[in-house]
Amino acid sequence: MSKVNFKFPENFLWGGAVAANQCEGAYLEDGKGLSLVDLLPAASGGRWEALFNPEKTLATTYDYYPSHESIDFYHRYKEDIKLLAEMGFKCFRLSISWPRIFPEGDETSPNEKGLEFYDAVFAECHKYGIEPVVTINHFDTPVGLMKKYNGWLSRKTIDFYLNFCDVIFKRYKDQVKYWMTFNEINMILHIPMFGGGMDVTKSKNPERDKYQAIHHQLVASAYATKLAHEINPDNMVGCMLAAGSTYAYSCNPNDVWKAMEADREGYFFVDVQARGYYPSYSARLFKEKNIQLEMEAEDKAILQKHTVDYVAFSYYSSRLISADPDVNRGTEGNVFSTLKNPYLKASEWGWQIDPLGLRITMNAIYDRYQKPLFIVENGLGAVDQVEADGSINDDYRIDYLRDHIREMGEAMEDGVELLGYTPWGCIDLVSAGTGEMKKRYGFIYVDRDNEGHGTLKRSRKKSFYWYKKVIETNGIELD
Ligand code: P53
Repeated sequence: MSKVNFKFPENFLWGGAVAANQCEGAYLEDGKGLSLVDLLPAASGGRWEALFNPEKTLATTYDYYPSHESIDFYHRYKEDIKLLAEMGFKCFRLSISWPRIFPEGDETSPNEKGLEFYDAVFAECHKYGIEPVVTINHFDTPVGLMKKYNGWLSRKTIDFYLNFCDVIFKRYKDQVKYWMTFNEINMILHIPMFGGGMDVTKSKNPERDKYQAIHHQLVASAYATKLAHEINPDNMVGCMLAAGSTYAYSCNPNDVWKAMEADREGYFFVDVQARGYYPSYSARLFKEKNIQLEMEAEDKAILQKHTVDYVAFSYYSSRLISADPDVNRGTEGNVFSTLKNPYLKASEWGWQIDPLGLRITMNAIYDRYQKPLFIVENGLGAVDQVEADGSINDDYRIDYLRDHIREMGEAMEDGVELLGYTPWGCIDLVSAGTGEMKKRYGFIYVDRDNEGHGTLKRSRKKSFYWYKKVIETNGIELD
């Protein structure tokens, strides 16, 4: 039996994570409006191209939309939460679909049916003593806001978002304590349609427009934090970063500097959300990109005053970068461009597996902010094989998670404060990046394929029993 040399705290939040747009389905049911994700085809239908051409995407009818039915969590949440409870989940990270509550995004009053759905979901969680951890905006900006306002480029979107926050903070005051304002807030720099519900293809200065939208999100996040604390002083509000430290390709200082710049690109957001002000390096960044942000008089004070309570992040992999364009060639076009690290193995989708990188990332973030961390995504997307007897032996997934949990324990031993751990896609769901079903992360298998065939039946993988044991022993038994 192998142990981490550290005991997890008694109240450690073991759990798992999903997002509304990737699991709920029921895309137009009970008054829900369209989310931008509902416009996206699967990888084979041109998802990547669709993400970078919002105007064309809006005008195109695709053959198949994976989000429309997804894994039908909307109708099967009771069965699903029961299975999570069977694993002993202490918490469950999920998101509230914005267009389920405000179908177009800019209405003044909410869709009651949408609110009732989450009443029921949270009640089901509490029935089993599972603490909901809620992402307010997980890639699912209403299409109405995209069309009418170009999403977060418009300052008006702050008000629509805050109206949404006000409604859900009040409604779920006694059900939800842990909130996150935006999923992977730095994603907007890489996929502006996902992160910002915006189209920058016609921008004169796309960088300016992205940072203007980012400013709006940061201000919205600070106001939301203020509101959450006013409505319930016990609320814990976090930011959420797509993390993963960047390594220098060589000890050439040019490479080291490049790696520092790459990490700052993401830290930029948390610098504002956790420290309360734009970082010192932002002035030069804006000057070089010819960016003059439009701000309102009170913005700086709001950012300063309403910082987050914890720093949440996703971690799948570390990244590797070089200053030499020849070395970097071929890595452009990926969400986070990374070189191949010769010391690491990679998943079937090329995501490099680096458990120690998690410890490095945790220490780097904690050193910088000294706020509690929350690992809200981590995991291995892999193809699973269902055996003739129905079993699914996902030892590769167990290995991945075990190695990461071990390093998580090491980081805590290093002094990092960690609230919890919610591996991504605890129940198989649609991949955000590719729209595939076969890129699975779950402990629970869902019978559905890339084309939408399958019974949607749920079954327990080998990792299900393994993770149950991990939680039961509070991280002591990892084998
Ligand atoms: P998938 C990359 C691309 C898209 C979303 O990703 C991503 C990332 C990785 O940082 O972010 C998160 O499904 C995201 C989830 C997503 C998960 O990574 O492409 O918050 O919505 O499903 C995994 O394998």
